[in-house]
Amino acid sequence: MRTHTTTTIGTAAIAAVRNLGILAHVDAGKTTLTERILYLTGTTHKRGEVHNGTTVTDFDPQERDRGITIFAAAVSCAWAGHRINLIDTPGHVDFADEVERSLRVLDGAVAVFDAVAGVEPQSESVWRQAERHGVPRIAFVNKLDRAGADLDAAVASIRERLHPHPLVVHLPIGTEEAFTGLVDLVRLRALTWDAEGTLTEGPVPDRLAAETAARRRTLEEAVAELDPRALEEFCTHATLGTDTLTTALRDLTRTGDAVVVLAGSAYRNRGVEPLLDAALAYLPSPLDTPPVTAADGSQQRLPDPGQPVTALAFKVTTAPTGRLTYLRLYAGTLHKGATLLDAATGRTERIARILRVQADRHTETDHALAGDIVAVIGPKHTRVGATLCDPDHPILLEAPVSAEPVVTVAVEARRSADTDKLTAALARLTDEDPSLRLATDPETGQRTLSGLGELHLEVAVEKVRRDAGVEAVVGRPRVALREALVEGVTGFTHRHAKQDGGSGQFAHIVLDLAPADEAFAFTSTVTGGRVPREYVQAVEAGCRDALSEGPLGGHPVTGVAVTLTDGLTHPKDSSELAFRTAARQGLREALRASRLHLLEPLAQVSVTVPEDALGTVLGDLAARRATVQGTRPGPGGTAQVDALVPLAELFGYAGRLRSRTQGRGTFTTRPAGYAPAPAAASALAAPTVPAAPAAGRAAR
Ligand SMILES: Nc1nc2c(ncn2[C@@H]2O[C@H](COP(=O)(O)OP(=O)(O)OP(=O)(O)O)[C@@H](O)[C@H]2O)c(=O)[nH]1
Ligand SMILES: [Mg+2]
Repeated sequence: MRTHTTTTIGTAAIAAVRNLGILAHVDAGKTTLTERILYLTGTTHKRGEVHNGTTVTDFDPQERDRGITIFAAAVSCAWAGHRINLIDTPGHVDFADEVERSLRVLDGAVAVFDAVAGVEPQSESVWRQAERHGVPRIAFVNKLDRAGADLDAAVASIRERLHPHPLVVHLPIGTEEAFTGLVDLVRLRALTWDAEGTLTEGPVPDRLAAETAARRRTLEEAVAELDPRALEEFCTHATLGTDTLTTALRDLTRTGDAVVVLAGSAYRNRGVEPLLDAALAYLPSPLDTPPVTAADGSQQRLPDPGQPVTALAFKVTTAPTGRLTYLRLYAGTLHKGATLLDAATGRTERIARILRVQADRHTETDHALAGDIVAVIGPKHTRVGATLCDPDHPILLEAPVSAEPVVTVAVEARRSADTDKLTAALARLTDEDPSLRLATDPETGQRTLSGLGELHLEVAVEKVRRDAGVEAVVGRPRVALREALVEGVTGFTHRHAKQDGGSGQFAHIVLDLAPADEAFAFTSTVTGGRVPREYVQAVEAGCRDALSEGPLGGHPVTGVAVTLTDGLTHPKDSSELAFRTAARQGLREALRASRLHLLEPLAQVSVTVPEDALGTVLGDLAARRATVQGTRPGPGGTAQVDALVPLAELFGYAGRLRSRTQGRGTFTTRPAGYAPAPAAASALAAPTVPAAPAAGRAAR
């Protein structure tokens, strides 16, 4: 029964793994929290700080210079007999794709909130992102040491904006400067930290006994209302035991019926140990998450070390030392030296080394079990989103969907001799970050780089300069426009006939075009086999080809329903190619005969300004074609303005806001879909960005 024993050991090891993400709005303290976790778990021996560029996870020179996280960083550490694979994600919206890819491979997440600001716009976005991925979360209200910190207000904003059932398990001891500890409402113990951040545990002090009892009561009542077993105990004993409470909190976290809320101050080293304990107690292990399923639904793999190796590459980095591919292993045991199949491309890749990334050093291991996150060296061509699997048991997992780029710049090498080097370096970047697209403007022949925002592109170009030593000249940013069908045509006939010796080409099609809610819909109503099925498929493919460049300005076309109503074939000269060509040319012409309008990307903008600058800021927003949705009081005598603004009007807004508010205003944006552009916007039209093969999540 050797296999049985191995499997049991394997299962215990997998149960002790937590794949955790740290998610939040920019500046909430994710990187600082990660740093403290690495310190506490003995992974590093110094506490790095974001402000002096000494943290482990913000290791890229640009992250250190800018003081923000750009690239999700995965690190491994150990706590209380468990292995925690931790992903510190960026908060800035331009890097939301990094968060999206991380969420694909995480089993749980810690959502961090600023105790002064509460739920900020990007915390809401990443919260919803995690919800879409079914990733259970616990909340950490950070920065309780800050002036104006208010746990209750932050919890109220969580209740109002994110989840109706926040369950607060901490009572802060002291606030702001005097914040020194927490009462653990589950274990009814007081945790205090000294100036060095050393934890002492003791009984709840008398002066806090009454409030502790009241808050514990509130917690018990809230849990009893949500959990049937807890309710039973509560009804019988009029109270809940610690074990029942802990189990209920775990179950409610995993089903998403409630959110456990913890508190602390990462910067002051307070509240990090209980957060780690809570992550182990409440968030799921790989064994608790559903089996992974093939993209086509045909097969499933369990987190079992005995199953065929199944892994998803969620991150690729090219460092001077080589190419590092981060894998989430869903099934099987990965051994050093193994050969894996890249299921989408059919290439095989050799796993030369398996690494656990632990801060600034990597430790090598000769195997890794299902459920783990590791980095591997060896794969040469694996792109982000690829499935690597046992060649004898192929499976293709669904790749993470990338956001569609909304901003484009023209890029060229400062010295023309560097042109090829620049192209190669940019192409490498798009391998690492699929939300970046490299293209050639069909009209000007210029290279263009498209991405999710100005900062995203700026960072990419700067990375190329630093890593590849190529200076690039960057054009003015332009928004990626689209063309939407407003009024179609019916009975549009197109014949593609070519006779130039040898076999000819013949296809005849009749199309109806109508506006659609989705990007593209295709149906055929051809009867009597007048167009055979494989030619109908070729027509659909040809139509997709035609949508990459619209008649207004060569932008991608969206919102088109095409119906193939009739057609003719030639006994000798018809082919799939002929029908595909006919459809491409035919739909292009049909679109020229239809009515379309230009769509421009919008951004949901949230501006926080001092009250006295509100008038100026509103005036400036109006000049930027903004639709102001509302103004409300923000924290500390500020006002918050929510508005929908055309993205094209936001270029350079950061600088303008700074100068109009003497540096006191801040703003955040997130994509908010597309809307008809005024006629003049066509003059600003960006060169086309060819649509990605798999049109991803719409920017909404
Ligand atoms: N007062 C106080 N400041 C904190 C705390 N945690 C983090 N900070 C500060 O807040 C700033 C932002 O912290 P980061 O850890 O970089 O925040 P982040 O969430 O990683 O930010 P992005 O990665 O850019 O989204 C830094 O100046 C930190 O020193 C805290 O508990 N209290
Ligand atoms: Mg960070």
